[in-house]
Amino acid sequence: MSSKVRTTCPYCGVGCGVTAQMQNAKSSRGNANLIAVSGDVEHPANLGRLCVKGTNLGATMGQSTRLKSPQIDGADVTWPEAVEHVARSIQATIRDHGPDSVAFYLSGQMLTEDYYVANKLMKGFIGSANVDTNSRLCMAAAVAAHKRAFGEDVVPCDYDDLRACDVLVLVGSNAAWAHPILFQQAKARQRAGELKIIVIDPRCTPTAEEADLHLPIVPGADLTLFNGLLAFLHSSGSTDPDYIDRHTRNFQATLATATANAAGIEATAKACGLSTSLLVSFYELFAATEKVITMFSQGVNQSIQGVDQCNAIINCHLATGRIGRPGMGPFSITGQPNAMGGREVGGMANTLAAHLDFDSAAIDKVQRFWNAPAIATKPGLKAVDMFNAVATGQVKFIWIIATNPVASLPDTDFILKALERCPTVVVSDCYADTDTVTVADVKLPAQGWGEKDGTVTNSERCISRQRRLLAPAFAAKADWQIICEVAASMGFGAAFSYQSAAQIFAEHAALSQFENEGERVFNLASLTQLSPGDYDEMRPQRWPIQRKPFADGRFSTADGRAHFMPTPPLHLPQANVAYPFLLNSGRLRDQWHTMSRTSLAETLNQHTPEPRLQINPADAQALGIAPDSLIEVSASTGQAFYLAQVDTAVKTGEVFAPIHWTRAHAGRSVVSTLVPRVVDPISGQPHSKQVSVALRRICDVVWLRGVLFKPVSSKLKQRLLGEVLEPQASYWCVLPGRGGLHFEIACRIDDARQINLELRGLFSQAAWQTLRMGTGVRRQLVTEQGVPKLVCCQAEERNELPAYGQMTGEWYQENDTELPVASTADWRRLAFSDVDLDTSPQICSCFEVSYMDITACISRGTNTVNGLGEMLRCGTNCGSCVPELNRLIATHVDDVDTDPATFGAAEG
Ligand SMILES: Nc1nc2c(c(=O)[nH]1)N[C@H]1C(S)=C(S)[C@@H](COP(=O)(O)OP(=O)(O)OC[C@H]3O[C@@H](n4cnc5c(=O)[nH]c(N)nc54)[C@H](O)[C@@H]3O)O[C@H]1N2
Ligand SMILES: Nc1nc2c(c(=O)[nH]1)N[C@H]1C(S)=C(S)[C@@H](COP(=O)(O)OP(=O)(O)OC[C@H]3O[C@@H](n4cnc5c(=O)[nH]c(N)nc54)[C@H](O)[C@@H]3O)O[C@H]1N2
Ligand code: SF4
Ligand SMILES: [Mo]
Repeated sequence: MSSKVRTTCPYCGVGCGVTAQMQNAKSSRGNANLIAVSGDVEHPANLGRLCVKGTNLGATMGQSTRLKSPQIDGADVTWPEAVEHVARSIQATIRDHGPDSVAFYLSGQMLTEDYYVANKLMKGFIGSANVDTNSRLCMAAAVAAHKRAFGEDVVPCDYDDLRACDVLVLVGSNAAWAHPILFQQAKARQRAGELKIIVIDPRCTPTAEEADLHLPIVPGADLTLFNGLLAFLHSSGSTDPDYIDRHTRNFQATLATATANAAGIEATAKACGLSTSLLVSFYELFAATEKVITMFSQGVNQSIQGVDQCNAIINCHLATGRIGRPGMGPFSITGQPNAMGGREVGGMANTLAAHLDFDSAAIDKVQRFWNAPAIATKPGLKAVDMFNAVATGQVKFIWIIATNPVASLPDTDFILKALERCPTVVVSDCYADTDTVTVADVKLPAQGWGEKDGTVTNSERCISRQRRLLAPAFAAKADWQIICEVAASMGFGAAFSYQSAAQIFAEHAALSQFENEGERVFNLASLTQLSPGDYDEMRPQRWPIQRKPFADGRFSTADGRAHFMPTPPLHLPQANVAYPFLLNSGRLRDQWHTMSRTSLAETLNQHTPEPRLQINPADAQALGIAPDSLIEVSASTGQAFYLAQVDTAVKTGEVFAPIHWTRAHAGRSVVSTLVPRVVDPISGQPHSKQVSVALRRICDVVWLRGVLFKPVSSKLKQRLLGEVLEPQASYWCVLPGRGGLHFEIACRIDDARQINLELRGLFSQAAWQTLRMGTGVRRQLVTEQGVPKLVCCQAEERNELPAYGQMTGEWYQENDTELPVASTADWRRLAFSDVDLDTSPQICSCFEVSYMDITACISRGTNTVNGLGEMLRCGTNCGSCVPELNRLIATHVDDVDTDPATFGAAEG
C-alpha cells in the first residue's frame, strides 16, 4: 500500500512543498519505507522543483545516529522520569537563584507550535525573557532594521515580487547554493531576457558567476556602497519626493549622513574596492529601474554594523518609493525553514510575543491573553550574552532545542567550557552525536522531519504544513509535547493542556488577532477558527491574508510613517600584522549547517568531502601553500585546520571556510572556533563574516585514509573519534560514504604508528595484513574472523593516497552490505589493482554525475549545459550544479585530453 503526503522541506527558508510517497506509512511500526520524495507542483514556493538537499531527504531518514531514549547523566530513563527531572531542576533553580537564572535557547528549525509553547512557558509562566534563538546568529539584524524602519518586523516582499522584478540585487547572498530554487527561478527569467541579476559579494561565488554584474566588494564596505547609492539617487533626481514627503520621516538627516560617508563616486568606489565604472553601472541600473528588489542575507546581517547595513538598503527603497508595490522592495531572505515563524511567536529575547515588545500596554495585553502568573517585563539575554551568563554562572539552567551552539555560536571552545560548567544543560535533539548533545546532562529525543506535525513560515511569510509521514523513531516526542509535559509537571497544566499542534496553532493565531486594531500587520485573524480537519488540510497561506504589506504607504510606527535611519559606518575589525588575513565563512551547496542530517545521505557528502579553505593563488604562493596542503588558521580564540583550495574566487588577503564541520565530523576544522564573541550593539548578532586570522602551512605530516566497513555502529564511530582521531591527529575528517565510514587523517610521523595500532584496537579479535606498495604507500587491512572491518592507507604525500573507491572497490560491487570474506589473494589483487575507477568529485548530486564523466563528454564535443543534460542528465533536475557545469565547459571546451587529476583535489 502506498500513500502520498504533502509536506514542507525542513531545510532552507525557500520553504518548498514536498510530496512524499510512502509505503505503509500509517500502519507500520518503527520506520516505514520512504519511497520517493518529489516537489509539490501545487506549492507556491517551488511549483514542483526541489534542490539536491530536498531531493535527498529520503536518504537522511536513517536511524543509527538517532537519540533513542531520554537520558540523565548518560543513563537511559523513562519519559516521566526525564520530564519530572527537568521540571524539578527549573523549579529549584528559580527558587534558589530567581527566574533569570533559567534560559531557553531555541531554533528556527522548531515548528511554530513548538516555538509558541516554549516562549509562553518562559515569558508567561517562569517569568523571565531569557528565551533566545539561533536566529540571533542569522536574522537579528534584519529584524531590528525592520522594526526601526517600519515599526514592525515585516518583510515587505514575496515570491510574486521576485517573479515580477526587472533587476534583482543580491547582497551578501550565495543564493545559487543557499536558496537554490529561488535562484533557479530568477535564472530562468534572466535567460529569457526578463531580468538582470547583480551580485555584491567579496567572493566570486557560484551566484556571482551567473550574474550580469558582480561587484567584488571590500568586506564590510556595503554600508558605504548603499550610502553612496542613496546620495547618487538623490543627486541624479531619482528619488520620489512625493513618497518621501507623505510616507516617511527623517530623510534629510539620513541623506546628510550618507553623503558624508560616501563623498563622491570615486571615493566611494575606492572605499568599496571597485572600479568607478563598475560602481556607476550598478548605481545607474538601480536608478533607472523601478522594479528592483534588493535581496540580502548573511553577508549583510552577520556584522557589527549589520542593522545599519540593512537600514542603508531599506533607505534606498524608501527614497524611491519602491516598496509595497509589485516587483520591488528590500527583501531580507530567511535562512531556516521556520526563522519567520519564530519571529511571529516572539521567540527572541527582545520581543514578548506575536510582534509585541515590552511596553506596558503589550505586557498587559499578553498577560491577560495567557492569563500568565509571572509575565516577563523586560527583554532577556540575547544568544551571545546568554552563553556569557552561563559561563559566569548567572544562568544555571539552560534548555537547548533544535540547535547546535557548540558548533555554531562564535568562540566554540568558550561555549563548550561554559556548558561544561553549567549545573544543568538539557538538550532536545533528534541525534545522539551532535557537539551539543554530547555535553548535555539531560538528553531528550525529539521527533524529526517526517515524524513531527505542525507549521512553518518561509521567507515570503507563507505558512505551510509539515506533516507526519512516519511513526516516530524510538521514544522520540514532538518538541511541543515535551515542553508542555514539563510545564504541566511545574504546575501549569491548565495553560499547557493542548492535545494537538492544531490547538496550539489556533491559540497562536488568536494572540496575533487579540486587541489588534490594525497596528500590527501580523494578524492571522482568518486562521483562528480552523477545525482540526481544516488544520490538517491547510494549504500554504501568506500573511497578511490577501493584502500586501505597506501597499497603502502606512507603516506600523506610531505615526504611520516609515523611518529613514542614518547609517554612519563603524570601525570594523581589520586584518593586522599578527592576523593578516580576513576569514569569511558560509555555506556549501550540499550540506545543511552542522550536518546532523545531510551527512547521512552519502551522495550529499561527495560534493565537498573534506574541510577546505579557499585561498587566492598569490597568497598561497607567498606562503608556500600548494593545492591540498594542510593549513593552520589561527585567530585570537583558537585554531582550525583545512586543506588548501587554491582558488581565484577569493581575493588576496581574504580566505573562506565552510561552516559545516563540527567535532562530530572534523574536530580540528570548526570554523566558529575562530570567531570572536563580537556582536552588533543593536541586534546582538555576531560579526561572523570578517575574522582576522593568520595562516601557516603545516609540513612534516603523514596522511592516512581509510574506510570502516559497514555496518558501523555509533559506538564504533565514537571510539574511532574519541580513541584514535581526537587524541592523535593534527587534522581529520569522517563522513559516511560508499562502503562505510570514510576517514582521513594528517598526523605527525611519530603518531602514525600508534594510530595504526589503535585502528586495529577498535576490534577485539582483529587480524591484520599490511602491504607496502611500490609507490611507498602502506596499506593495512583489518579483519575479524575473516570479515574485512577496516582498510587504511598511509602515505607521505596526500596525493599518493588511493581514493576511497580504490580501497573499497573490489569488495563493494553489487551489494555493499554483504561482504565476501577477503582471501589473501583478494587482498593482494586489491592492493596492487590499477582498476580505472572514477574517483573524481561529484558535480551533479541528483544523478551522481562526476567531474570525469562531464569533462569526458565535453572533450567529445558537447559544449552546452543542455547538451550535457541530454547526454548525462546532469543539471536537469534541481539545477544547482549548472554554474559548475558552465565553468567546466568554459575551462575544458578546448581540451582534448582531460585529466581529472588537474582539478583541485586529486581525487574526490
Ligand atoms: N546549502 C545550504 N543552504 C542553506 C543553508 C545551509 O546550511 N546549506 N543554511 C540556510 C541558512 S540558516 C541561511 S541563514 C542561509 C544563508 O544564506 P547566504 O547568506 O546566502 O549564505 P552564506 O554562505 O552564509 O553567505 C552569503 C555570502 O556572503 C558573503 N559575504 C561575506 N562577507 C561579505 C561582505 O562583507 N559583504 C557582502 N556583500 N557579502 C559578504 C560570503 O562570501 C557569502 O558568499 O542559507 C540557508 N540555506
Ligand atoms: N562562523 C559562522 N557561524 C555561523 C554562521 C556563519 O555563516 N558563519 N551562520 C549562522 C546561522 S545563519 C545559523 S542559522 C546557525 C545554524 O546553526 P545551528 O542551528 O546550530 O545548526 P543546525 O545543524 O541546523 O542545528 C540544528 C540541530 O537541531 C537538530 N534538529 C533538527 N530537527 C529537529 C527537531 O525537530 N527538534 C529538535 N529538538 N532538534 C532538531 C539537528 O539534529 C541539529 O543538531 O549557524 C550560525 N553560525
Ligand atoms: S530550496 Fe532546497 S533546501 Fe530549500 S526548501 Fe527548497 S528543496 Fe529545501
Ligand atoms: Mo541562518
